[in-house]
This record gives sequence, structure tokens and C-alpha cells, in this order.
Amino acid sequence: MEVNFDGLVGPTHHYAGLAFGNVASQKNQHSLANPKQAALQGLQKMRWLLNQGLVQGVLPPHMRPNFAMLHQLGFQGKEQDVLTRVYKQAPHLLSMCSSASAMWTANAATIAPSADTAQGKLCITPANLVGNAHRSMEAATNTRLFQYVFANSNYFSVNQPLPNVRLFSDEGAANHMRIATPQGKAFHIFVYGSDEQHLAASGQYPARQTRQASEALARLQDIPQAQALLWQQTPQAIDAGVFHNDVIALSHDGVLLCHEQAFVDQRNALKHFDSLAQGSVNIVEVPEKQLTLQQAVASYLFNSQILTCAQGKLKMLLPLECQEQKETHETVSHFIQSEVGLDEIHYMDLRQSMKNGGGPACLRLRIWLTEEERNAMQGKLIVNAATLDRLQDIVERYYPDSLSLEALASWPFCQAMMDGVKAIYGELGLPESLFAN
Ligand code: SUG
Repeated sequence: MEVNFDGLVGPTHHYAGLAFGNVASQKNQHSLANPKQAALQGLQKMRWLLNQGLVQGVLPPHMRPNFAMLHQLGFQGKEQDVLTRVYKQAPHLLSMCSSASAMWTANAATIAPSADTAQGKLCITPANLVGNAHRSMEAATNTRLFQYVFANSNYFSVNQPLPNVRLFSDEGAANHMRIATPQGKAFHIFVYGSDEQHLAASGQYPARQTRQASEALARLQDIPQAQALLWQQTPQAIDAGVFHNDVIALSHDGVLLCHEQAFVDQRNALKHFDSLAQGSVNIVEVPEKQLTLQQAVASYLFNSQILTCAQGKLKMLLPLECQEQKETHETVSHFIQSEVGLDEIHYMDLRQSMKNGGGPACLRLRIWLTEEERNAMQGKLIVNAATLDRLQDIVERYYPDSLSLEALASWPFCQAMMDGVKAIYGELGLPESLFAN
């Protein structure tokens, strides 16, 4: 069963303009963030998913500011002194070390379900996220978290992230699609942006995932090599702001939905895939003349979730921006609904995350779990309505309504936010050792 683990937004959520090539992050740099609203929007999403009859998971925010990183960067001493000095000397580093970017859990790891692996174990490779400094901090915490939650080696196998260098730059499930045929054969498509020879020769924006990384993942995930495919993103898409594959393509069960200009040599790649899958996969391509790359990036259409809900109803959860943008709305109502065979379409306000380039699909990591595997997990990451209520109480109590860098530099303010994160770990049955940076 596909379980979505949504990242709970952390209390230091703000707009730092840290992600070059992510159009929304750059456009909204320095606009005022509302961490409380951001977390409530995320919780509302989890509640909606739960109400559709789905099993829903949550992953906790990481502890911020990351004092270990600030120490490593030469700001030593007591925490309050570190804050004062870094704010005065290098405020951008305070911002970077306070990023709440762990909320986008689609970048936390690449997953292969036990049904697909040779060893019959769920296989998890945490992403190194070396492409951006503020995101690279997430890898160590994510690795510890997965090692703790999926410690039972009868069921789970957790790899180390790929080597921590640009050649193996890996951004996790956002660049991976698992597509299953009705006969139960699963294909794993690994999408990369650059070839290692062309690392330096990219276009306007950098490619985040390298071919070397995707090849290593295809080996590490313990899946049949004949069912692992490697596709390359088009440079046009990257330059239009497609910094991850999940900004331009989306998969669920036996459905692949993508834009016409998502992949290099797309016609042949899809033809080859269709023949491997013996025509049993529903491949839906949105043509450029119907929706341009720029429109797709602006509305984040492909960063939606397609979900098989109670009574087998196929639903699609999209960001509100898709309803507001005329061409996208028309594409959804007049093309995607019928081509994909959707029973219901739901638009949701996730603007706080969207303004940093994180839509519904960015906010969740899909982990396919049997009931037995769910019971073998440590911690209380599978939520029910009561857990969501309690998480909401913590958010209401500890999260600020707005966040400036100046406020972040205040030790009492910072302590209150850190207490909030500790309370979340307590609620989720996770030990404090997991969040030590
Ligand atoms: O890595 N934004 C994230 C958004 C990640 C979206 N994830 C997926 N597409 N799966 C990123 O670019 C912006 C942070 C800032 O500027 O403050 C940021 O990191």
C-alpha cells in the first residue's frame, strides 16, 4: 500500500531565496513567511488525505538553527553568542542554517517496496542533497531517522546516502517514478538532469541530479535491472524552472502523466517503455501547445498527487494555483480528468510552501508498506485524526505567525521554536538523539 509521509513544516520556515533554479524560491526571497500558517496548511493536507480513507504518515521537522553547522563555519561559543555574531557578520548563513527545507520530504530518499526487491525488503537510500548547502544539512538527520524508524532488518534495508560530492548529486524520490503494471510488474524510472561530463556545461540553471547518481541508485535499490530505466530531463525544462522531475511528471500505480517536453528523446523513451510494459501503462502527455512549460511550472500542475482512495476512487490533489491559472485549469478539466480517468479533483491552498517551490507532491515521500511492515516500524509516524489534532496544538502553541531574520537571531524566540520541535518528536515517539545536528 502506498503511504504518503508528509513533512511537517518546521517553525523556522521562511523565504531565503536559497534555491537557484527554483523560480518561486528566487521570486519570493525576503517576502514575509508565516510558519504557523505553513504548518497548518500542511496538517490540513494530511487531514484531507486521511479523510479519503488513506493511510497517512508524517515526518518531523529538523532542529533549526543548525548550530553544529554554524560552529563548523567558525561561529563558536554559546548558542546565544553564536546567534548574535552570525546575524551581525553573515545573516545569510543564519538564514541558511535555519532553513525549514526538510518539509519537502520527496527529496529525503529513494524508495523501493519490498515487493520489487531481490531480498524482499523495503529499500531506502537517503538522498545526499549536495546540490544546495541548506539542503545538504538534511541528509545526516534523514539517515538517522530512517535507520531508527526502519531498524527492523527482517523487513527493511537502509543504505547510506551516495558519496557527498557533486558527481553523485542525488535529490531523492522527486527524481524517481515507480510505475506498476496490472500484472504486478513494477518499473523504476530514474530521472537525471546532467551527465557527469557536462556538469559545468549546463544552461541557465544547474541540473540537480546527475546520471552517475541515478545509475548508482538503480544498482542500490535492489531491483531487477531490466525494470530500471534512466531518462534525462530536457535542458529546456530545467531552464524553465524544472529543478526536479516531479515539477514536470507524475506517476501513480499504472499511470504516467508528463509534459511533452519533460524528457530528452521523449518519443522514443515512452515508446520503449510502452513496449516493455506491453501497453498496460496509461501514459498521458500534455502537449506544449496546450500548456507551455512556463505555465506548467507557474501552476505546478505536475506536482500534484494522484491517489487511489476508498472504494477504488481515483482522485487528484492539486495546488490552488492550478485552479487559478486558466490554461492549467482547462487542461485539468478537459484533458487530464478524462485521460487519467479521475473520479474527483481537489484543489488545496498550500501557498506558504508553494512560494518556496514546494507543491503537494514535494511535501510527501511515498513509501509502499505492507501491514506487517507498518507494524514493524519504530516511532508513531502513522497518524490518525487525534495525532493531527495534537500536532496542531503544538503548532498553535509554539510556532510564530511571522518570521524575520532579526527574530531568528533572538535566543529566547529561537528557544521557543526549538521547544516546539522537541514536543513534535515527543508526540511522534522519536528519541531526541535523532535531532542532534
Ligand atoms: O529544493 N526549496 C526547495 C523546494 C523543494 C521542492 N521539492 C520537490 N520538487 N520535490 C528546493 O528548491 C527554497 C528555500 C528558500 O529559498 O528559502 C527551497 O529550498
